[in-house]
Amino acid sequence: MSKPVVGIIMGSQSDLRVMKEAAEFLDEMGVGYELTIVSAHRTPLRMVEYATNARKRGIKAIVAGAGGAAHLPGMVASLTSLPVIGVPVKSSNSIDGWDSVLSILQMPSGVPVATVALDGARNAGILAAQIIGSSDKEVGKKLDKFKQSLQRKVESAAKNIESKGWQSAL
Ligand code: RP5
Repeated sequence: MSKPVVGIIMGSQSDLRVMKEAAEFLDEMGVGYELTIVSAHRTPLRMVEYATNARKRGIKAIVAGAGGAAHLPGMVASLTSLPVIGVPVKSSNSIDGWDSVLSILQMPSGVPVATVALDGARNAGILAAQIIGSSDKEVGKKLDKFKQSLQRKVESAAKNIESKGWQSAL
């Protein structure tokens, strides 16, 4: 596997069922990443250590996921100038998911977190790959192909519906 340039972190192992989707997309694009657990509340010093050393280790973007009172993405963003992508996770301690969405989304001016949808770890992986792909030609080419594949899928579904009728698409 290539050198990690994306850091994927999550508040608990219980977030992995969601966060693995970011890792899977980076695998598809051949982007090197590291993945671990860093809890803002249970391991605050580990979080400080992780966020303050990430750039020195060659990390260029961080994907951080957490549920409930989701402070990890915002606190990591406060500790580093690397771009941080936040994934609100609907977890065992979530009320309904809005709690983590708002905890990650409503950051104060000066400390942005690029927040994806609830459980949107795949989009977080895509965004991280796009950050890497903005300066890495190979990754950029793979992302262009990925976007084209999305387009082809929709076009072929539309063609099918138009020619065979919507009933055939159910
Ligand atoms: C958050 O609390 C974690 O990110 C996780 O989503 C949630 C529940 O954690 P566990 O109690 O399952 O470890 O900090």
